[in-house]
Amino acid sequence: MIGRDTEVHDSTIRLVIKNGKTIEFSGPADITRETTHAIVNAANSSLLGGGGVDGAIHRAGGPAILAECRQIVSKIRSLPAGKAVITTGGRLAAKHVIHTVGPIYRDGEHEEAEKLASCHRESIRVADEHGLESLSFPAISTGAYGYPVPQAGAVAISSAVEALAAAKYVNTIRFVLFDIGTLKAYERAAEELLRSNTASPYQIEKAHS
Ligand code: AR6
Repeated sequence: MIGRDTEVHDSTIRLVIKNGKTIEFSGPADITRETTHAIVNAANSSLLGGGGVDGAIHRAGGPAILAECRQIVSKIRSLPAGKAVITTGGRLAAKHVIHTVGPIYRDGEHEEAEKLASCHRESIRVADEHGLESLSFPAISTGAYGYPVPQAGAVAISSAVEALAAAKYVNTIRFVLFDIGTLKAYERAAEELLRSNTASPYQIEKAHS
């Protein structure tokens, strides 16, 4: 455990960006229990629910989330990969759910990385537009959509760092990872980013406990 935040379970590192903005890693943990202002759902383009984390969020949050998703799809028909929309959190502790659609992984040469980066940028942008200060992400696309976990971690973290650095209100991002293998892979990706970050305009540090 690190820092003062008791919500962070087994994580060993935390990225600290200038102005005290942080990226944390929590796991193994269930994102439906998170108390950040919003949690991000790895949805599909229909926005009508599914398995994995999507199913867990709708079950835990109750029918108000699906009702709002239905209203949204009645206007936009479907949500393309890389985009994000916001609904109520229903019965969740988090007040809002930000639904984004990750790319289905094929071979890495079909703009998967760009779309996955866009999921993170857009989710953070939507949170910021709503004045939210904290949000939690699952490991988008790494389940049913088959994105290799180490590569997904690298894309997720680097895009989150950039979007967080630019955000006005969002100051805390937490990756809430369901299994220990994914947690370790995301932490390794974060450490790799620390090592390769020397020329970046923002500071990223390993946090001390
Ligand atoms: N909390 C945190 N992470 C979770 C939870 C949870 N409660 N449950 C699962 N995960 P997936 P995708 C992890 O398949 O790959 C759905 O049917 C899981 O272990 O949920 O983006 C949608 O409707 C994995 O690490 O999302 C779409 O059709 C990660 O969440 C499709 O799956 C993502 O796995 C989206 O596929």
